Amino acid sequence: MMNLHNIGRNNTYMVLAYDQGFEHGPSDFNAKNVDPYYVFDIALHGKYTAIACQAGIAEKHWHDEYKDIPLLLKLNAKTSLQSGDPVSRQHTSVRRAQELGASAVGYTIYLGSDHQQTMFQEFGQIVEKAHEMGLTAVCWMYPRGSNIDEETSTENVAYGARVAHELGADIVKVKDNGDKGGMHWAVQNAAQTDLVVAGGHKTATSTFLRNVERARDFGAKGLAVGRNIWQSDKPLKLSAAVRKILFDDASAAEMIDIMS
Ligand code: FBP
Repeated sequence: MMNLHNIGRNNTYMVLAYDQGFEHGPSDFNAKNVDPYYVFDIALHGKYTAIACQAGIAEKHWHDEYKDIPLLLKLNAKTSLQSGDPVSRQHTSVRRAQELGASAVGYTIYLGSDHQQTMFQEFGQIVEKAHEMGLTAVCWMYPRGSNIDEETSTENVAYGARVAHELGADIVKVKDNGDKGGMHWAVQNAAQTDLVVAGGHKTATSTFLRNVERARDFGAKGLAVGRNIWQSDKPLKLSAAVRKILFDDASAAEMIDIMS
């Protein structure tokens, strides 16, 4: 396999996710963070290793100095308006990602959904194309749907990590269930696929920083987070604290002191 683009630093990822406008709608936003440039500024000055967004946002906003932030382009999406077992179909090609200058492509799979086969097939083909073109393939793996009792049980998170690895993902993004041993099992199931964790809805800064520290300690290769950062009223200070935990082995306790 050819060398793939790197969307991390020192084998660690600190990705800023900004696809929530599609996935959740405007309810996640305020007057500041509704503006993609506000979030791109956080990604740039907060030294994120990549920005994850949809094609329209990339096409219109990822230019000039923002191109210094590697682009992770999402190729599928769904809104919060659909019902039934979740399915998210590909709407943008790997070719378009490459033409835009992306380093990586991303795709969400809802493990256990009645439509999982459709998503396996689309992601499998995306991996094949992405690797031909030297792009990194990232899988957002969320167990969800009528066959899933608990989306973040260790069993389901680890199962998702394994499926992402077997489909050929270079990086799998999962939700952290807070159980260090269980999440380490998920990392082991991901094998050579790097596992990163999502941030979830905005929590207290101290809780978030402790979650970052725990993720580092159970073997996650970093984060792909959104709301906890761009909904914060001190996004750059918080980003610096996250960076120190991930890259400099700082403790959450130290960083919580600095933040307060
Ligand atoms: P957050 O850190 O804001 O939770 O973002 C992570 C993410 O994976 C986004 O990329 C995505 O839009 C969102 O979560 C989807 O979450 P869900 O499907 O659970 O609502």
